[in-house]
Order: sequence, then C-alpha cells, then structure tokens
Amino acid sequence: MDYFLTEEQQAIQEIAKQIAEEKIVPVREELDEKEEFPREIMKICAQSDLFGVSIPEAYGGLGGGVLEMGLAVEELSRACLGVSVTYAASFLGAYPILMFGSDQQKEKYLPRIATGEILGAFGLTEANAGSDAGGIRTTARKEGDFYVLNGTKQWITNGGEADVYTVIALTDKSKGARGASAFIVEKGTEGFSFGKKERKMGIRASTTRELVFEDCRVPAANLISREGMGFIVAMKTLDNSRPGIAAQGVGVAQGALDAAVRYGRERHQFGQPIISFQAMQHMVADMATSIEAARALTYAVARWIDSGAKDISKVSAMTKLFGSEVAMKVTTDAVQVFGGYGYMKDYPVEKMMRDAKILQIYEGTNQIQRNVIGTELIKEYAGKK
Ligand code: COS
Repeated sequence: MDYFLTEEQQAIQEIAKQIAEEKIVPVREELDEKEEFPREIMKICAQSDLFGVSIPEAYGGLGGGVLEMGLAVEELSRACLGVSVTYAASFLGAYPILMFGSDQQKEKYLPRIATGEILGAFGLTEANAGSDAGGIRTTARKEGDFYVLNGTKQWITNGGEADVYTVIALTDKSKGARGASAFIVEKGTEGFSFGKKERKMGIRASTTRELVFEDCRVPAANLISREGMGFIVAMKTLDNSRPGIAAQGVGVAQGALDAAVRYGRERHQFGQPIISFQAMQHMVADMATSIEAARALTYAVARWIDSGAKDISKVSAMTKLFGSEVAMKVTTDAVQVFGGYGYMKDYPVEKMMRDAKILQIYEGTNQIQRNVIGTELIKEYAGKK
C-alpha cells in the first residue's frame, strides 16, 4: 500500500532495509545467542546517518520527526528487535534534551547523538517504580553548582553502553511526582556506575542494565528545564516515543509474516505446499491484515504528532497498544505456520516471538496504555477536552 512517503522518507526506509538485510540478518542469531551488544551495527547506522533522522537540521540531523524515526525502526525490526531497540533507545535518551533542553544542552549533545558518535539512554524505571513511575526514589540534592544524585535505576536499555543518560530523580521528595526533575548524566561521571546486567527472554542483543548513583555530582547546568518538571519531561518523552514501539511491532510482525509465507510455499505436506491449504491462507490473511492496520495507525499518528499536535497521549498509547498486540499475535501465528520447525532455533520465528513479548511490557505495559486511553476518553466525554 502506498503511504505517499516523500523521497527522503523512502530513502531512510531503503537504507534501514539494506542494513537490516545485509548486516543484521546474518548475525542476529549469534547476537541473540551470545547476548552481544551490536556495536558494529550501530557504527554502520551512524555511517548511514540513521541516528540523525529525527534530530533537527540545526543540530546536524536530517530534520525528520516521529514518522522518520518509525520508518527506520520498522525496517531494522524486520530483522531484529534487539538491534532496533538499541538504535531507538539512543533517541529516547535524546528526546528530553530535544524537547526541553536549553540551547547550550542541545548544542552540546544533539550533534554528537545525530552522528552516532555518542549513544543515548533514558533512565526512569526503578525496582519499585515501573508502572507507578511517580514512585521513583532516586534523589538529587542541590549543593552549590551541582546536584548530588543517589539511587538505582533498573532495566535501562543501553545501560553501560550509552555515553549520555537522561535521568529522572526527585529534587523534592515531599512533592512526589511533582518533585521530580530531569538531568543529563555523562558516563564517566564520578559516582555513576553500572550494576547488574540482565539476562532476558528476548531482545538479547540489547543491553539492559542498572544505573547506580552514589553521591554522583552532576553540574547544575545539566538540569533539563527546571526543578519539578521531571515527570512531565518523562511523560512527554513517552508520548512521543510510544509510536516507535508500534513501529517495532509492525516491523517484527512483517518479518514474521515474510518468513511464514516463504516457508508455507516451500514446505510440502500431503503432496502440496502447505500455503495451498485454506487453514494456512486464512492465518496469513489475518496476519497481513492486522499488520497493515497497525502500520496505517502508526503512520497516521506519527504524522499527526509531527504536524505539531499537542494532545497526543491517547493516540500515542493506542499505537503502542495495537502495534504490540499485533506483533505478539502475528509472531505466535508464524511459529504455528512453521509447526514443529517453528519451535526450533533453526528458523528465525521463535526468536521473533520471544522478542515481541517485550513490546507488550516496556515503555508502559499494555494495561497502562489502556489506562491512559480510558482516562483520556473519560475526559473527552465529560467535555473536559
Ligand atoms: N503529559 C503531561 N503530563 C502528564 C502526562 C502526560 N502524558 N501523564 C501524566 N501527566 C501529569 C498529570 O497531569 C499529573 O499532573 P498533576 O500532578 O499536575 O495533576 C501528573 O503527571 C501525575 O499524573 P497521574 O496522576 O496520571 O499519574 P499516576 O501516578 O496515576 O501515574 C502514569 C500514571 C502516567 C505514571 C502511568 O499511567 C504510566 O504511564 N506508567 C508507565 C510508565 C512507563 O511508561 N514506564 C516505562 C519506563 S521508560 S521505558
């Protein structure tokens, strides 16, 4: 289907597709097996300008938005979600700077993120603050020209590998979420170290690690926006990044459908290709239909956000919810098309199914997405919007 992408958008898609097919597919199994960070592939993405797709031209990027990011993420995700989330998480770390940073902060960090010289990461989640993001306990105490950070962030994508982290910490514990503030913390800052590296069911090429702050002194100039804005910074970041999770879902689902149809044409049972059976055709028909619906919703919402829309929480949550549910269902059905072979590591679909599961969980579980959608709907019907 033609989504009337511009030449530049098609070029981004093409480059990401080429990297996916030529560089990621040949190594994805090994990266998954060894839980290896895809450093070489990130270098290739950097050389191909992919890290700059959604950074403004003024800071050395290509000036795209949520749609351009989604197009790149979708193509990389067709090959491997572990690699695509590594790429996307760098931009997740950059969002707070891009949306709320000072000119100096933007000038200092965005050009290097755009070239891929440095990788970004986003630190919000803690052991006791997952869905309840307002329940974080990491603190930031003002001391002269510094903030002193103490606490531990958990499950941080690109943890230990990224160079620059946007971290949410409490500057006023008594105010809860309203007392949170956002900071830029560079790797190598004294008192900032990395804890446990997680072993995961899927997206194993992606590194997930604790960030540990022990009397970590961060220059006051690294405060993003002002004190008390941290929760808003985090929520706005997630509003903008959730369509990227939907794009991951569309990508991995498309990868699974491609594999399933190819296999269905080759695999013979009862003297004919299994794709000739109606049971198989109905399965792939449903897979293809739901993928196209998820893609259409994702592109439409991304375009709307890029047009400058402000009230995006509901539709952003819808993309994430729908795209991730489609990914889980389609990858599970792809394993079914492969039958016993689908359960084996000889084919890519078991990995796709393991990888897809995280999409229903991270950047807000799908239960939380439904809460966000429901809350917004109630406000609309009550005439408060
Ligand atoms: N944009 C701007 N402000 C927002 C917002 C958004 N999308 N969502 C919430 N807020 C504001 C609220 O307006 C409220 O402000 P006031 O205190 O001024 O009224 C404040 O933030 C707290 O909001 P709320 O009361 O809805 O928060 P809850 O404690 O009920 O928590 C959240 C609900 C939003 C935290 C939950 O729905 C959520 O999204 N959890 C998942 C977090 C997540 O995605 N984690 C992944 C980690 S990063 S990979």
